[in-house]
Amino acid sequence: MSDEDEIILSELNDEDLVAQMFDDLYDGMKEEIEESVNILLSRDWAPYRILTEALVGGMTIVGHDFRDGILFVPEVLLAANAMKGGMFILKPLLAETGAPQVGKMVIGTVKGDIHDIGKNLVGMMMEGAGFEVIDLGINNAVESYLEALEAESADILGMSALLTTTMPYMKVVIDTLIEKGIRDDYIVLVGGAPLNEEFGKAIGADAYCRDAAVAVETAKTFVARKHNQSGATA
Ligand code: B1M
Repeated sequence: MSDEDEIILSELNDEDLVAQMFDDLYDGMKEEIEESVNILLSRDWAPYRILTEALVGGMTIVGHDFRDGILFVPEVLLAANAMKGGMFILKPLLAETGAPQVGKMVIGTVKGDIHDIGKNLVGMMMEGAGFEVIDLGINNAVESYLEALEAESADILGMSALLTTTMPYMKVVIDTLIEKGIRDDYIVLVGGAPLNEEFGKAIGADAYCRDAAVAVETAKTFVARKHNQSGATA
């Protein structure tokens, strides 16, 4: 592209800028995504709106083209990296709501699975809603979840899986909690694109969360219920 053709992001109106962000995410242009996020923030866009409308919106297109064989793993990795650049800027802002800590969540992607964008988003949104989040990263074996739950005295266990081959591992974790007699000590929430409510019920989770916003609302409801119960029995 010649200098003459160069797009000046700050000169685009909001609609064109978001459309450009979709293209930049698609092309894995991390610096451009970071610049655009900062421009939208300077135009008083709420961090959550930037996250959902621009970043998640753009990543959805990437997902469709990955599914359809138009994009391949290296390109998707670049797109994911660009998205992370934007999320890195938004993370502290989403957490800045000043909400008091309402509970503690241990979250991680299950064994065999390296997808972490959705899990990171859930973690960010939970922090934004006042939860303390212990992020175990990707590829977690049952031991890793158990150790963290105990060490952190967490209220909630969150598990993420993006592959139909890894989602059954969630049941392994829940069954282990049952075997150890500690299942009812934790609120177990699960999520990830291939899951659904029926699956969540079948494996014995407390709830399946369709997206990060639902995860926050569900966590709040369950924690409030837990506090009410312990208040009633105290
Ligand atoms: Co992967 N991949 N991938 N991939 N990848 C999918 C999941 C896939 C659906 C693509 C497709 O074919 N259409 C497909 C799975 C098919 C299946 O299982 N039936 C797939 C495949 C096949 C693979 C590989 C096997 C490809 C290969 O190597 N041949 C491989 C597997 C590697 C492994 O894990 N062992 C692989 C690799 C990769 C990359 C490394 C290239 C990259 C991951 C980069 C990263 O995460 N750091 C990648 C990506 C980016 C995707 C897609 C395109 C996008 C996923 C994403 O980030 N979405 C994805 C296609 C798709 O989902 N459309 C795909 C955006 C994110 C915000 O949404 O993660 O759904 P999501 O999270 C949402 C909700 O689900 C929910 O809230 C989030 C926010 O709203 N949620 C939770 C998620 N976790 C939660 C936990 C909770 C609550 C809610 O706990 C309380």
